[in-house]
Parts: sequence; structure tokens; C-alpha cells
Amino acid sequence: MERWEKQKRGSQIRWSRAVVGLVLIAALFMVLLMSCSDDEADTGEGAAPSAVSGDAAAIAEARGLTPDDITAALKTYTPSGVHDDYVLFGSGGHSGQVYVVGLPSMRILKKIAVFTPEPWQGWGYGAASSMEVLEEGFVNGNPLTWGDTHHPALSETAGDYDGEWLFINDKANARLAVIDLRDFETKQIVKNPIALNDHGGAFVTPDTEWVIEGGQYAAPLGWEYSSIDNYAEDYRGMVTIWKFDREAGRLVPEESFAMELPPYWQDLCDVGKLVSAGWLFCNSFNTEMATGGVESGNPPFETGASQRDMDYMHIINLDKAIEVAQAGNTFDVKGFPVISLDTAIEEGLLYFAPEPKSPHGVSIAPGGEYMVVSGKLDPHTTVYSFDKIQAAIAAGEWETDVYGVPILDFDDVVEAQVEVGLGPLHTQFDDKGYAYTSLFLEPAVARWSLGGPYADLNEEPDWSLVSKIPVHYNVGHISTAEGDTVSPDGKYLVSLNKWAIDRFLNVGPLLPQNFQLIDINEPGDNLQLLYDMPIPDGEPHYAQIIKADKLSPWEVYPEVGWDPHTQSPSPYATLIGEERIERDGNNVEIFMTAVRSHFTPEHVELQKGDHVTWHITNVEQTYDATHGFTIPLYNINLSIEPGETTTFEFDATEDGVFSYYCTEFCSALHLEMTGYMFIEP
Ligand code: K7E
Ligand code: CUA
Repeated sequence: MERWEKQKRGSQIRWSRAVVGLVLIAALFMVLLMSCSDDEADTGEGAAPSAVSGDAAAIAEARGLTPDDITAALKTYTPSGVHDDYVLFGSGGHSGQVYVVGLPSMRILKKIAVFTPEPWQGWGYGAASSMEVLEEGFVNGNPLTWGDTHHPALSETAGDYDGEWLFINDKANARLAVIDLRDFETKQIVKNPIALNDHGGAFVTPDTEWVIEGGQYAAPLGWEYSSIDNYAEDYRGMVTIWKFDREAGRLVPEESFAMELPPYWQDLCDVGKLVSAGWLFCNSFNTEMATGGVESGNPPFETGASQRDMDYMHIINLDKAIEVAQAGNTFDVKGFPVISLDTAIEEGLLYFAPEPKSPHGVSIAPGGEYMVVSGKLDPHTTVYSFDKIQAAIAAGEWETDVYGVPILDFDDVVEAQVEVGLGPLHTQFDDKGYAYTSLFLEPAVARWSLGGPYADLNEEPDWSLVSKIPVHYNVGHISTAEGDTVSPDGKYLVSLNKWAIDRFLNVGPLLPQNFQLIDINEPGDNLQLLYDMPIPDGEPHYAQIIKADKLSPWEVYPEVGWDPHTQSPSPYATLIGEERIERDGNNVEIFMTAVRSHFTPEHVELQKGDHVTWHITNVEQTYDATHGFTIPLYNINLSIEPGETTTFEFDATEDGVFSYYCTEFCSALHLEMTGYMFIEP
């Protein structure tokens, strides 16, 4: 804390840093100068070397750049053609998409369409592979075309990101999506069968055999109607444990199950690793069971749900829960197996540990030995010990909540409390034994010592605030490089801030969000803000950052006639010379090829009232040879990547002459890549 004060006040420190910075820059110019003169000596050409340093200094001065600005630029600037070291997969918030961002440049590389139609990727505009996935996510046939994406989770092997799969949840509708990182496309959306909204997902077990989706606002399981007056009896919380089949690349509902929980609002979970593997931890709030109704003179939720000093961290024996579910000790909700609360208590699957006021999230330390929880209304972050939790469970002495769930004694299971600041939320970790906690109210990111120093066991355990850095502005999650793995990389932290106020040009009352890149490579007090990146979507919650060399996506599909949905050869693959139009009564099936710079066929004759099934194969295997395809009026828009076979269907309800064309500028004769569809009345 003292150090933080010093940092806030410390003009002296800043000044001396500035001097050091200037000296560094001077040194850099010297190096530039020397390397230029070397080049000259080699080539014997006569460009004036002094122009380099002179220009750079003049530019810095003209733009008003401070020494800190210049080092930040040097640490992030990534020259044209040079690739980034890390890739951030960020929730696209309300866009229902996923951001792919390179670090340290903070360049957006892609947005992956997930819950929301997206034209460029041809997602949701006819292509069967996208329509089927989006439709899987409809609820009782109600078309849902957006998602409130919250928490992306990279697949792991032995607790380390393996770069193969990405999962993300939709809080608004309790859905989970599976993205294949071979082609960065969404392959599956599952709707949670027993809940209408979720929050605590996605989190994977260390080998990605299971994907966790925790609940949020309690409701009767299966969202059956029940009056709010029956809250304590009929309303319930839940956590759903989805089986993931890595070979098939799909979540398997038939092998998945849920656990019934008390109607506290389960919030955010994390899965145990190493020593705590096989356990699951979720925080909760509203253990008051406030039911709102401010319009009838009841206390509003915000006060009703903040009465008690403690809520409950849920401690779930995941391995044992899986055994219980597989033994069939469940009941059915909408055909989905659920472990009842009574069974969970009897079988010792569920314990509570008190956690301070309005907690938000649980974060498991890289070694799996500590669970970190922060209460938004408590300036401390609370660290639980897995060993102590196990000892308390073994001791078998506890009080219970009104449902009979064991509540472990707070003092028995807490390892430490660290005063980090106002409004602490989420915690991440690095490779140096530091933890980082976002402080929503300050707003800032706190660096604190996670029980270290690990190197010297003779020293007293160190649980203390080390440093802070202000962020702009309201920080929610933070993400460190490989921060959720058993071996975080440190180096970078991205602060995911809401509402940027003054960071960017005014673009009206709806403010951009702001991802801020922070250098966390130096120990102690040396956190440096490197870059502000506006995000034109609200509101991206969480991100994970993976080492770029762990990703090895395809450049083109493995063979011509590939179905990206099944990741196997398509039965409708059409090679050059096989193009045809088949008619069977009113059903017309078209087999088309696309190649620079034509579609075959170029004339398609239909009758009004036909049902049309149309397959297009991009027969090219060149890296950048993507073709688009659109038909006016029928809302068809496709992206057909090299090797891909895509299928779409429509009813020819409108007659006329329709020109279809390629929407990607694929060649000099791209404008000629067109054809006519004639629909006879
Ligand atoms: Cu804190 Cu949904 Cu993870 Cu947002 S949640 S910030
Ligand atoms: Cu193909 Cu333009």
C-alpha cells in the first residue's frame, strides 16, 4: 500500500524514470547510428546516418511523446509482415462473437462468428453448416440471433493450453459453443436443457474431458412456471458438466449431467488443477435469497442481495459427481440427468466455504493449491487453501445451510487475506509468483505476492500488495499470457475495461470499451501501460491469451470438396467437369464449382415454386483463393474457402432474373465471376 501511495505521489520517481528513459533512447539512437554506419561501411553507399536519429527525435518532440510513450511504442510496434508472439481470444460481448487479437501489437486478426449471423464468414446467410449450428441454439424453435458471450476457454492438455479448441458461453440464453481452431469456425452450439441463463462457463478440466457451465439467476429447473412466493422451495441454482469428445469435436449431451444447487446465484467457477484436480469451485451471491419486487415496496435486489457479510464458495467434488451421475443416481429435468441437492449432500459432493461480501469469481492458482475469491464490497482478496479445505472436510464438523449443505469454518480454510483495494473482482497469475486482481472501483490492477518468495523457503510467506497501475476505466476481467494454465508466461496482462470516456475521440454517448495492454515482465513496482485498444462492441468480459506457436490452423482445407462442419469430405463435393443441375419434380439440386474467375454453371433455370438445394465447391487449393457467393433478394451470402464445399437451400418464391456473383475480390476478373438465375413464373 505504501508503495502504491508512493507511486501515486511520486513525481520524483517519475522524473528519474524519465531521465533513465531519455538516456535509454539516446543509447538506442547511438545503436541505430552505429548500425547505419556499419551498413554504410559494408555497402559503401552514402545515406546520411544522422538523419535517422534526428528525424526520430524530431517526430517524438512534434508529437509530444514522453520517454514512457516511446518505450511503450518500442515494446508494441510490430513491423509490417512481422507476426505477434501471442494470440488473445476475447469474448465479443453482445456481438455474440469471439475476437482474435495479436499481442503485443493489439491488432485485431479476426472476429469468429458464434451466436450471431456474420456476413463476411457467410455465417447464418444460407450455408447449411452455419444454419444448422445456429438452429441447434434455438430454444423451442425460437430463433436466437445474438449471444451475451462472457468467458472463452481454450482446450487444455495436462493443464496447459493445447491450441485445439475454444469454448464460450452465452449468458443470456445459457448456451455453450465449440470452436475448432483448425479453421477458426464454430462447430456446435448446445442449449442448456435446464436453465435459461448461465454465467460460470466455460471452464475446462485439465485434459478437456469436461466443460463446465455454471448458472446465474436461480429459477425452477427447466424454467417451469412457479410464483416467486415459492422461491425457497421451487427455485434452484445449477451447474452443468458437459462431456467433450475431442475426437468428434463435440459436446455430448447424452453423457452430460447437471447438479441441483440451492437458489443462491452461482456466479463464476474455476476448475481445480494439479493438487486440486478433480474439484470444482464456484462463487455465489444472494445467499440471502432476496426475491426483489421493489415496485411492491420490497427491498430492491441490490440491497436485498447484499445483507449478509458472507456468501458461499461452492466446493464440488467433480470426480465423485461424475461417478454418481454415471451410476445413474440422478433425476430427469426435460430428459436431462440432474444430481439432486439431497444426493449431492449425502454423497459428499458439495461443501460451502464462507466468502466475503458480494464475491465475484473464483480463480485457482497455477499450482492448484489456492483458490482466490474477491468480494466486490470488501477491499481484501481472500485466499483459500486446498489442503485446509480437504482437512476441514475430513474433520467432518460443520454447520449447515437451510438446505443441509455443510458450511466449513471460514478460519479453518483461509490461508490469507490481502488488502488490494476497492472493488476487487478477478484474479490472474504470472510466472513470478505474483497474482493480479482487477479493482473495479479504483479502477486499477493490483499486483500482489502469492505467498512467495517461492525461491527461499526460509523466508516468511509473503502475502502483500506489491504495486498497482491505474486503468481506464472500469475494469472487469484481466487476462495474463497463458494465465489460466499450470504454467503462466507472465510478460503481458490485458485489462478489459468498460467505457473508455476520454481515451478516444468522442463517438457519441455510447462509448467504446477499452483493452489495455500492460507490461508485467519486470518484478516489483514496474508495471507499464503499453497500449489502448478500443473495442467497438459491448461488453467483452473475458479473454485468454495463448502463445502463438501453439496454434497451427490450416491454410486451406485438406482436400477439395471438404465439409467444414463435419471436418470430412463432403458427399456433395463437385469437381471440374462434374457440374450439373438435377430436377426431380419440384426439387432441384445444383452442383456448382467455383474457381478464379467463374462459377459453373453460369445459367441456372428454375420454376417458381421449386425447392432448390445448391452445392458449391471451391476447387482451389491456393492459400488466399476464397470466393464469396450471393443471390439478391433471397438473403443468401456465402464464404467458400479454398477446398470447401458448401450447401444452401431455399424455396423459389419470387420469379424474375437474378444475377449471382462472387463477393470476394478474388482476381482481376472478379467482376466477371457472376451468373444468372432465371426463375420462370
Ligand atoms: Cu466479471 Cu460475466 Cu466474468 Cu463480466 S463477469 S466483468
Ligand atoms: Cu471469386 Cu471474386
